[in-house]
Amino acid sequence: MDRRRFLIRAGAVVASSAMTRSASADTSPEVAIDVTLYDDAAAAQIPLTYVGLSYELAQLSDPTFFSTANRDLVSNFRLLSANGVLRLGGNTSEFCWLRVNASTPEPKLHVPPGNLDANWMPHRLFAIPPESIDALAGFLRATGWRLIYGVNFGNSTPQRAAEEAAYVAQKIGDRLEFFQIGNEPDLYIKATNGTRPPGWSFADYVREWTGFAEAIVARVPNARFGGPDVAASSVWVTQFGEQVPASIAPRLVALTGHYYAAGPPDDPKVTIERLLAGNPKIAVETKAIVASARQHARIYRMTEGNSCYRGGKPGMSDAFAAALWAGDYMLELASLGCAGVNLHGGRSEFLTAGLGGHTPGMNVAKTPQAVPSGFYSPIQSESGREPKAMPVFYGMMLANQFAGHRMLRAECDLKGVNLTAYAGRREQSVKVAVFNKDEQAVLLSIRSEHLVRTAAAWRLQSPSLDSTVDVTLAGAQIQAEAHWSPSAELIEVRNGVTHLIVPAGSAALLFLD
Ligand code: BDP
Repeated sequence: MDRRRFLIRAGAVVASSAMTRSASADTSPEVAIDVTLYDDAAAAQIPLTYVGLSYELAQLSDPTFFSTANRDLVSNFRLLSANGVLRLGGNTSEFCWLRVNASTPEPKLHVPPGNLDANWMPHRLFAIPPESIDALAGFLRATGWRLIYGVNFGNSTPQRAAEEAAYVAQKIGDRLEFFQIGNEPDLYIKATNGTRPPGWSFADYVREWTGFAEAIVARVPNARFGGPDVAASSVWVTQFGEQVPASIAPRLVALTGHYYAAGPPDDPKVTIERLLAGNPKIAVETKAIVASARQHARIYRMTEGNSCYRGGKPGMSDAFAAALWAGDYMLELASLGCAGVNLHGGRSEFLTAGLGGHTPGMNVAKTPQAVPSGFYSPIQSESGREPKAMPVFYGMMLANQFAGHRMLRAECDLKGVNLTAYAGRREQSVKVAVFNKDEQAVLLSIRSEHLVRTAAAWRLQSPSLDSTVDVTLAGAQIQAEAHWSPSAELIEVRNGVTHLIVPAGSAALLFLD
C-alpha cells in the first residue's frame, strides 16, 4: 500500500504518534533514498522578489505600523528577504478608503440584505490617513521591499480608486510592482461575502474591473495591474488573462490568485497530517495558470495564502508543521514556474475584522484568551508587543535561499516516503532542500552533474510538529530584533556523492560546492 495514502487514512492514530515524536531523536535511518540532480535548460528561474508577505489593507489605518520607526518589523522583513514583495489587500481592502485630502468624503457603505451573522465581511469602513502611505514609502526603502497595492472594489467608485492610486503611485514610486482591484471577486456573490448581488457574473466582473482600471490609467499613465486575485477559481485566472480588453491587456503584468491549504480551523479533518500530505491540485492548476500567463509575457504570483483559511488553526498554523508546509509549498510553486508567493498575516485586530469577527480558530485554541487570533501570521505583530517571527517564517526563510537560483530537476524514487526534494543552482553553487514529512528518518544520497567537493547543511527542526516555540533553522532561533546566528553543519561527501540523514518531521537545506 502506498505509505503516503496510508498515513492520511490512519488519521488520528498517526496524529498522536507523529506529534509527540521527537524529530531530532529519531535519526536512525529506515529508508535510503537516492536523489540525482540534472540541469534542465527549461527549468524555472526564481526571481529575487520571490518571497512575499500579505497584509490586510486596513493595517494602514495605523500609520505607525509600516514605518521606519517600527524597527523590529523592518528587521524581520530584512531577515526574511532583501528583495521581498509586500502585498496589501484582503477582505478589509473592500472597506478601506484613503483620505487623500481633507475634503475626501467617506465612501458609501453597501450593506448586503439578509442576516449579517452569516456574512463574514467587515461591514465597517477603515479610513487610511495619507501619512500611512508616506510612512509605507519609507518602510519599503528601509527594507528593500516592493509593493502590490489592492484598491477597494467593493465599496468604491472608479473615480475614488483613481484618486487613491494616484496618491499611492506618486509616493511609492518605482517600488510599486502593480495595483490590484478587489479581493477574491470569485466569492463576491456568496452569502458569506455579499459584495455583489446574486447573478453578478464573470462578464460583469471584467466590465467593472476595466472601468476601474481605465480610470486609474487616466490618473497614473504608467499604471500596471495584477489580477484577478481570486480565492480559488483557477478558471477565473486564465479567463481573466484572455478576456481583459486590449486597451488594458499590456498593462496586466501578473495573473494572481490565492491558496489556503486547508480550513476552516474548527473542522476536525483539518490536521497536520493532511496539511503535510500535500495537494496534487497545486501542480495541475499552477501549470495551467503559468502556461497561460507566459503566452502573454505575464508572470503568475500567488498573492495571498497560508496553511488554513479563516485566520488559521492553533497548534498547526502557528506551529512547526506550518514551517515545513511553507518551505515545501513555496519551493513546489517555484519549481512550477510561479514568480512569487505572499503568505498572509498581520495584526490579529485587522485579520479578525477582515473575517467579520468569525475566527473559529479561537474556539479550538487551548487557551484562547492567551493567543492572538491570527494564527497563521508569519510575523506575530500585536499591539504593544515586539514583532515575533513564527514557525511559518522559518520555512519561508528556507525557501528564500533559492531566490535568484535556477531550478534543477531532482529525480528520486521516493519508495512511498512522504518526502519532497528541490534543487537550485546559482553560478557554481547548488542548493538542495529536502522536506521529510514522513514518520521515518531517511538516508539521502545525492548525486549531481556538477562536481561536488564540500557540503554543508542548515536544518529546519523542532522537537515536535505541533510545537509553537521550539523551532530552529541552522541551529538557531530568531531572537528579539530579528537577531539570528546560523551555524551550518558539515556534511559528508564521498566520491562526489553527498550523504545526509534527514530525521522524521524535519527539513534540511544543503549547500553543495
Ligand atoms: C481570505 C481573505 C483574507 C482572510 C483570509 C482568511 O482575503 O482577508 O483573512 O481569507 O480566511 O479570503 O483567513
